[in-house]
Amino acid sequence: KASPEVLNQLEAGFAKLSNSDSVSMLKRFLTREVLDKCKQKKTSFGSTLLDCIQSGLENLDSGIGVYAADPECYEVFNELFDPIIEEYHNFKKTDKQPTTDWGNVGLLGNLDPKGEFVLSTRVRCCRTIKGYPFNPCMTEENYKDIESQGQNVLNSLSGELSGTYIPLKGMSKDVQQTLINDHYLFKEGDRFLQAANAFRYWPAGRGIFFNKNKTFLVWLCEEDHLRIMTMQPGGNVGDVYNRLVTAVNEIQKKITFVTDRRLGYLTFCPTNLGTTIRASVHIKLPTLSKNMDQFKILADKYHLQIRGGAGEHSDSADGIYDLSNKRRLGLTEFQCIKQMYDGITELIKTEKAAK
Ligand code: ADP
Ligand code: CIR
Repeated sequence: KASPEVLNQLEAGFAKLSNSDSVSMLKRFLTREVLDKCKQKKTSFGSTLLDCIQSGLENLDSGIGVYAADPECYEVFNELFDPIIEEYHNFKKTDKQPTTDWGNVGLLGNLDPKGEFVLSTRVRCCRTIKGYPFNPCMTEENYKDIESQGQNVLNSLSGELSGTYIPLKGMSKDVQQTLINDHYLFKEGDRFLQAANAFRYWPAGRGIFFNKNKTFLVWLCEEDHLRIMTMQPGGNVGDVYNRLVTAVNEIQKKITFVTDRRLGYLTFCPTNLGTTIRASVHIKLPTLSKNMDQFKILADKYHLQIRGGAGEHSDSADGIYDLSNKRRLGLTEFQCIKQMYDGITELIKTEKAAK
């Protein structure tokens, strides 16, 4: 059972949230009833409701405000997680994630063959290694284990996927900043992850693997155990997706990842559940983005999420936007990619017509 100290903090946090003008999903879905149902509970890892919501309590400007402290939290605190998952992914309590289906990789081509709009394309997915919890519950030993397991598998890849692993520990600040600026490496010190207790023992276990051309990259122990991604300049979604499918299949031969019958691949943040796929383009749509309210409505229509040029919680610079599929759960891998592909195709058409 949760300790009196945790109960006090939950009550104080709930009061603070209720009196705030936060518009996070946490604020909207953590009702008194949900709080009372969840506040005493603990997972077998010892995680409480507080561990799941402290990021949203500290960062009132969160969009979501919750993280699963360990894989069991989705079930133990389902009264809070289910409505959030339902609203974000349009995935009901009775729905089930379809089995993995990468689809016909050959069906996708280049979104922008003349190179007028799309600067680059990236697809990423997240994986959790079986037998380990998420960040807040991980020991320093866990971080090191995952790093060495990941490193072994990645170093065994061949052909286009062969590359080098660089641990964050010992990486010079210059190299780190250049990799971040070039969109290859995760940023450091995200306050949402910080408050979620995701930075313990930093930089132990964290690092990046990439092939020679930096078209295939893997992050170890950032927000998730593994973030596997492929990217390249231009709009050739087919090539980028194809490479991701090959890479994930190769890695999956050697590591077992955590899946749930209902929620698919389990991740730290509920927005990433299911396929965990975020397929994005960096794109310039100067006419459409002149009116941000209209632009958002249009993006919504195609189930696309708008981020800034430096990723989550960043602003747009030089008129460059990051547009990606918003939903990742309740559809297949191929459907995720297709949502981005079809949506961007329509946006480019609309941009051309509006000029
Ligand atoms: P994630 O995509 O893993 O959820 P972020 O939104 O923080 O995390 O993005 C991580 C990095 O990937 C950022 O530097 C972001 O600019 C970069 N990125 C995302 N999409 C693209 C793209 N299509 N081309 C180039 N870089 C991209
Ligand atoms: C928020 O609620 O705004 C943050 N916790 C981020 C939510 C989604 N992004 C993510 O998983 N990186």
